[in-house]
Amino acid sequence: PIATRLEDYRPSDYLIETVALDVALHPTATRVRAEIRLRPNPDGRAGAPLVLDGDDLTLTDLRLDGTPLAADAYTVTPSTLTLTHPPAGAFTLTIETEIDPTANTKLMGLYRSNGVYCTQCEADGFRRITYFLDRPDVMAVYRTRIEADQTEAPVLLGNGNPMEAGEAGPGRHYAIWHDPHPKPAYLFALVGGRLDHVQRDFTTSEGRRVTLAVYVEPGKAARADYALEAVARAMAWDETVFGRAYDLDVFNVVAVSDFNMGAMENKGLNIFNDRYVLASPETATDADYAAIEAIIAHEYFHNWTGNRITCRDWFQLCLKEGLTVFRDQEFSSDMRSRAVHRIGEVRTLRARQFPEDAGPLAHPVRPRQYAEINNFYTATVYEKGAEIVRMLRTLLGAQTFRAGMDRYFADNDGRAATVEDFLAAFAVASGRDLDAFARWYERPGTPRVAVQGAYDADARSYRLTFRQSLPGAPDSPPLTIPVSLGLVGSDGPLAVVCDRVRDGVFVLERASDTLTFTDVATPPVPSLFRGFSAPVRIEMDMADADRLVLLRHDSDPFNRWQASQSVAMRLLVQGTRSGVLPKEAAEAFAAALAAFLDGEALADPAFAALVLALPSEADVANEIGAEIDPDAIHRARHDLRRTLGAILAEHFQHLRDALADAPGTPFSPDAASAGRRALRNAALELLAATDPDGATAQAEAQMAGATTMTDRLAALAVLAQRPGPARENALARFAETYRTEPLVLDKWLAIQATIPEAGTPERIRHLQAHPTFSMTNPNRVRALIGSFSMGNPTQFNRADGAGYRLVAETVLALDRTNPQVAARMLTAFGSWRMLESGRRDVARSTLLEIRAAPGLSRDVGDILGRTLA
Ligand code: B3K
Ligand code: ZN
Repeated sequence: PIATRLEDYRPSDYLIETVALDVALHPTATRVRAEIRLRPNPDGRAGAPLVLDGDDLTLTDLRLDGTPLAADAYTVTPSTLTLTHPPAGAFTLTIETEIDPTANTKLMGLYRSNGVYCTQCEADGFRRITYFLDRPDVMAVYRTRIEADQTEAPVLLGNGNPMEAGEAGPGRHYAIWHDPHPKPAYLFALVGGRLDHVQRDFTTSEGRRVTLAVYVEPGKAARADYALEAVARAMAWDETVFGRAYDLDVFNVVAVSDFNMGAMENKGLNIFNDRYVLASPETATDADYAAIEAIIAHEYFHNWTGNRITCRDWFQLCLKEGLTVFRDQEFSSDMRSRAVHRIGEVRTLRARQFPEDAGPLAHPVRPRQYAEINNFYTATVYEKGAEIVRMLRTLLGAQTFRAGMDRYFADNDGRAATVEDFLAAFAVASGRDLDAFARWYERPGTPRVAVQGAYDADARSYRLTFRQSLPGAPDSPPLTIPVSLGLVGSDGPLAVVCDRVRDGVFVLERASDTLTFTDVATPPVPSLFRGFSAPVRIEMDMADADRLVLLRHDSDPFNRWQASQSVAMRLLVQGTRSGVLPKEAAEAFAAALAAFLDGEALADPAFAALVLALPSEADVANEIGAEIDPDAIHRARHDLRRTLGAILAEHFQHLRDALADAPGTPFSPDAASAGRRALRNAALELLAATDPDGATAQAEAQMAGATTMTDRLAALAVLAQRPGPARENALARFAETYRTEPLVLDKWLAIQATIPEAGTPERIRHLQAHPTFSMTNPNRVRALIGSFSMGNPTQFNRADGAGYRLVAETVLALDRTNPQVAARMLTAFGSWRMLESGRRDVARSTLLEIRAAPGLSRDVGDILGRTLA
């Protein structure tokens, strides 16, 4: 496939000022008339042909300034419409196309989801609606008239503000929307369908009265309130924290059931995967509530970081995504517990981004080339992109960071900007040179920082030596790495005396560097990268006993959690390598956990639940990094859970009793209530490892009496881990109870897909025939196949290849209808090279079999090519 390269960027030869769209919705023959006002771009090549993008369009009429174009004045290919000699000045093209939204299984462009017309245009879906300059640096003002059958689509929504609505002939009606803010085509959206909604008012800090509304399938309005309130919280927060107010009279969110990703930030009309909108205590877990709040906020925050300031080209994707993830993380941290949220962010980063950065799909946060841009909506662009912004704030300090953001908004509003524009704003605001820092955007791979400490009792000093390196790139110039740090003694935090540490931060700028701390009375334990101040792997030999000092005494909650994780990780790695868990060390760990739980579990249950959550099997695999045997990891982790469960059984039982809700306690999705549920269920999960009978009984009782989906699902997950009638009964009852709730059944699919047993591939094949499953709904595919490939390492990586075959079959079947989701499923093979040789060979031959299939999409071909390279 032909690569698009950053270095080849040049401005468009033409610009589009205004677009007047007239869309007559019809299930299979929707007519689109686009009146586009164009003019030559002074920065482009004068007299160049006008090449519009198109995909899957039937051209029915084409006019230039109102006059039909002669057949020899233009050419049409499957992907272009070219005017060979466009006028030298401004001109208007009127293009009529016909499209079939029902046949649109790619879910890009205009499609139907459960009968609702909706659109998805990022990155390049607008060209599936009409011929256009479908690139983000072409920004235009849109007016959209939508016409539809009155009963089929009583609700008609577009970007911007509603202008006019009325009847349009027998049984038909129309609505006109106008968006005054120039925008790129990827932010275009329209919706038509039978939808219920909830709404409220919001008055912005600038005094604008805005109507906020959330549209959902008929009958589900009661489940939209949480999302609606989340919009209002996000709006208020962005005003306070970033000084950004909303800029239209309405803000609409629409939930649809068939959606390729989580949601989309279309101007004034965000379209969502319904799983990130619909919430009720009976159907949504605490994790669902948190995700809804975060994604609602994320899409809303894009209004400034993405829409008002958009990307010059798709290489700049992190400019809007990394920054907006950072903003939604900050929002969630303010709404919930900052420490708990930070731990969650880092767990995601390590689980998804680190492996990506260590495998064949590694790429810079700002890639330099792509064959298929939709394959670059990655953990690296999003999550590592957010970490870069976070580091910038750590380096500059909160105040200067805010000044830089203000500058960025002031200088780039209404523009299509670049990463350079972003950094320039901070360079100006801080007076600092950020050129070296900019390397973070260019270098793939997770940097390693090796640290050594040495205490000198006579001099009462402590030295820390840091060495940074980038795996596979020994000559790479050093990165700018902010290290938040402190020293801890056996009784608590120690004062830091070191002139190179400012406000608790040391900036590592050289390949190696040494800090000397003075006035250190006793050998300290260093607490490094507090709050995970840089997305690096830290290599430091530290005794478990010292780590447990951090768990006990560090003032930084992230590093307290990290200390317990590091001890657990060492036990798991050793257990995996040798086949036996180091007994004494495991017992010492259990004793430290006991003290921790006694001391403070009830004061901060959410944090305690995270301390109890051992590194996952995938985490251990990523830590070991080569010659992985997933079965050995599974055994080691099971052993550790059993050991902890056995030693701490009474603690766990005590926690479960102490955290039980008093009867009649009203439901609240807030972080504190969720934390209590999380710890209760973490305790049950560990009890199950040591007392399966007792845990089964408790889980059955919990399922029967649960008033929240969180508790019911946690119980089901425990039951699902143990073969036998209790499991099968619980699964059957659950399926019966929620037979009309596809989003709940997704959880049921996922639980079964992650059972670490030989029978699971067969079970999945049965589930593929279950009425709830559908290959055309991305949520179902992700729940069943995605959960299997990402969350069931022993069965996905089976030595006999049955796991790989199952996923390969899905990828091939899906590629015919929805290449984007097929390619996403294929990324599960991204870590195949770190497996032991037997599994590596099986994975490789499976990938080669996929590659041999005829007619692969560009999406799948691109992932395959890079995975095998
Ligand atoms: N910007 C969209 C993602 C679009 C993905 C296109 N393949 C959602 C988001 O990040 O907010
Ligand atoms: Zn985004």
